[in-house]
Amino acid sequence: SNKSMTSDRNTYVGKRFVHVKNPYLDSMDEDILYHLDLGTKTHNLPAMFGDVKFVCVGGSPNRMKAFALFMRKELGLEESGEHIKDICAGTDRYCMYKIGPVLSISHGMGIPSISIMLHELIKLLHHAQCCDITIIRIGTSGGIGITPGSVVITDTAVDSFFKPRFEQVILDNIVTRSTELDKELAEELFNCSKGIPNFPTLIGHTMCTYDFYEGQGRLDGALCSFSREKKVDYLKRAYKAGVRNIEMESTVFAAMCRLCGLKAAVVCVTLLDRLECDQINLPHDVLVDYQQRPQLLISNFIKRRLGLH
Ligand code: R2B
Ligand code: URA
Repeated sequence: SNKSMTSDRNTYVGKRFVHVKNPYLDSMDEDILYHLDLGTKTHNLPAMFGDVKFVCVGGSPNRMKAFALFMRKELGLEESGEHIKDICAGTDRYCMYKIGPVLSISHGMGIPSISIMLHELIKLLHHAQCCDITIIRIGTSGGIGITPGSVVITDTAVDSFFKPRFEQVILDNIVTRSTELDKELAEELFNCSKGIPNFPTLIGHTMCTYDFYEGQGRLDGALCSFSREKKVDYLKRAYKAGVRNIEMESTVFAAMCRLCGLKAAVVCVTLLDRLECDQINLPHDVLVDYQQRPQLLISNFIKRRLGLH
């Protein structure tokens, strides 16, 4: 890889390009990123995305639009004619906004949805020849034994058995991939959180499940075949294993970003304490405030990285 001087760290490091690990890609004459409504022949991807350094992903299209508008204000790009339009407007699967070096993209709910988006996003970053990318998932989650509204920065994503792995079914095999995240990045984000008043933040394991109800030990789904005691016992064992929150995308996100050489982090606010309840009954304004917390942390982080702080 290219050798270059990074001004902020004052050390020689190679530029980190995005690795795609697929021998067939190079021989394709055109690559259509179907769910993003973009393609290598229809769009000049290096011109559109070559300067991207920060990629922020989150489940809800509206929240990722709100994040884009917030970043535009925070980066002082409101007056510069930098307007906000959905780059993926030709599809209603995902939305995407670009604000200077920041890309904001929605991924929907659950592992299959984020996985499809990540395949196409990672190829997009590769085709655009992006380098030194930091990618962060900002989301919501259920806390375990912590005050609702707390922000959890994930050190390791674990599965329902509290193991740091993601099992991908490929043909009729199960391929196990590591879900470790970038520890330095997690620390850097944690340090940023200390600069924000009234901002409870911690680093811990995040459990990723395939379902919101039975898969997270809820007693309030359409189906439930276990007792309250079994639920509480499971969540307490999760807590003992280091799990502080539960969501539905972190393992595949960690695994794919790791394999493709992207520095990745997961930052989720907790909406409830699962040891206390299952239903999310926060007043609308409190919910809005909580959902803004990961956005606020990431905007502070990006501004610091860009030297705007
Ligand atoms: C967190 O919130 C969503 C479920 O409500 C899911 O996408 C997740 O990971
Ligand atoms: N998202 C989840 O996946 N679980 C919760 O309990 C809350 C938000």
